[in-house]
Amino acid sequence: MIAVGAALAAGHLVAGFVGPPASPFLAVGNWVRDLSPHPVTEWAKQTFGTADKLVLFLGVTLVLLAVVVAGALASRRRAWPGLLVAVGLGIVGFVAVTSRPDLGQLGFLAPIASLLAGVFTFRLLHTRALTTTTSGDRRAFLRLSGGVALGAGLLGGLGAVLSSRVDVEASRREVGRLRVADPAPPVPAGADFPGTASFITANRDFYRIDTALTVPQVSAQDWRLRVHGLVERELDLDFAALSGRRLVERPVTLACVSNEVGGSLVSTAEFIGVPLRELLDEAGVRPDADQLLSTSVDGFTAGSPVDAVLDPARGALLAIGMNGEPLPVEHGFPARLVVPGLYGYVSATKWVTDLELTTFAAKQGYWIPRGWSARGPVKTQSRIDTPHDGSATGGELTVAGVAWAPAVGIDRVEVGVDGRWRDAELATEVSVNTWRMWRVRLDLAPGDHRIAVRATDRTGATQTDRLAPPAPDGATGWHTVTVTVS
Ligand SMILES: Nc1nc2c(c(=O)[nH]1)N[C@H]1C(S)=C(S)[C@@H](COP(=O)(O)O)O[C@H]1N2
Ligand SMILES: [Mo]
Repeated sequence: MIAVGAALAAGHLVAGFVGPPASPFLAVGNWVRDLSPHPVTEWAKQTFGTADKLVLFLGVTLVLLAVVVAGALASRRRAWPGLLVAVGLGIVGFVAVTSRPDLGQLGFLAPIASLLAGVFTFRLLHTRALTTTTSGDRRAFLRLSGGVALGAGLLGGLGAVLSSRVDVEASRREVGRLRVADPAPPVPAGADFPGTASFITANRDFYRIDTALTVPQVSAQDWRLRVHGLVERELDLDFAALSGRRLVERPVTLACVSNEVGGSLVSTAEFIGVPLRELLDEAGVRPDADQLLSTSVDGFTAGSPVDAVLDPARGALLAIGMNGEPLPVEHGFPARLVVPGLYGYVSATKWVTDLELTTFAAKQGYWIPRGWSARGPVKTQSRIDTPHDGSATGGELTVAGVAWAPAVGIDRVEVGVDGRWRDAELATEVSVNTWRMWRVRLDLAPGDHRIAVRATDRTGATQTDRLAPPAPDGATGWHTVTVTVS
């Protein structure tokens, strides 16, 4: 166990110099995440929510411990089983690290340091343990082991400090204020109601979903974007070229396909960026391209329909700003995609570095082989924000919430009380690409009441009451709460 600790520490230390993605422990975590069969992934997301990453690390640690303890028990007399475990784990780490897309040129050094440290430490401690006969020997052995363990802890900690030194916050501050040529009009006062989510979600409250076990740290300086594939001419942009273009600001509601009915994985921000359409027109999209495959620095991919991306009414963005600031690091700094009307998993690539024009027949985004639908238009949905499910209230109350059908628009919201439906008042529409707030005043008799909501979008389609889970293409059903009137 001490040998494996030393191995992990050595790898983490070297990764501190050659780049955080080179850390073997992190890379193995990423690997397990990507190779997990999709029922396992879904179970983990369902059960642990956004704590799934912590659970993943605990799981990897437990498996590691089991392997190490088995190797150690088999090595009581002979060294080779333990050496085999040390070398085997070293190779696993090496393969996991070198298969990462965001590895620096010297990244392979970290797993090699791990392998060497693991084998050397094991050899050293094992030889000493076998030659231990007197109690003095035993004390010396314990001192040596303790020293190695302590040293490993210190070096691993130093590696963590060095890794966190990559300070993209400084890069964000340097980007500073973005000069927007075409700002969004101010949000009208009547866009939200008391008791609903606020129309614009503050950056710190904006939901966050991604596969990143550690947030990718890409400075504006190092960022580049390649546009290639089925295009007339390839483009290669750096951040200065991007931020120097004509920037526009658009309010957009982003939704996650994993959002349950009534859930909170939906938010709205004013995104600042370059219209994707302008960029792709410059590259010249060939007519046979039907998919835009976007890739992030850490290898996540999303495939969006080219029609949606080029649709002027949606105004998809290569975004660099959010609510007046450069993108927060967790939301994709320095650049991400935002395509109104598509779930994030097929459109909203954060830390984006590559745009490939291709076909749905040729390539699949990250979540598609894991059981999610290749096309992910956002389903028309609505949510009750007040009152909360299970609350006690007076007979006179306001029911209020949000409805969304981004890229389409909301035309009607109805509230059903114990099965009888009435129209809700709609808030001012800011854009078809954003959510719309609603409210209704009720006067209810004492007792329990079930309150449901359903929205009708601009195509005339009303939400179905049929309950469907998020997989494979988004949840359906009416959000319903029960209240007790006293
Ligand atoms: N690089 C990267 N981008 C990503 C993802 C990811 O895992 N990695 N997840 C996508 C998903 S599933 C969603 S719903 C949105 C969420 O964006 P947000 O975290 O800014 O709300 O990001 C998308 N972009
Ligand atoms: Mo998502």
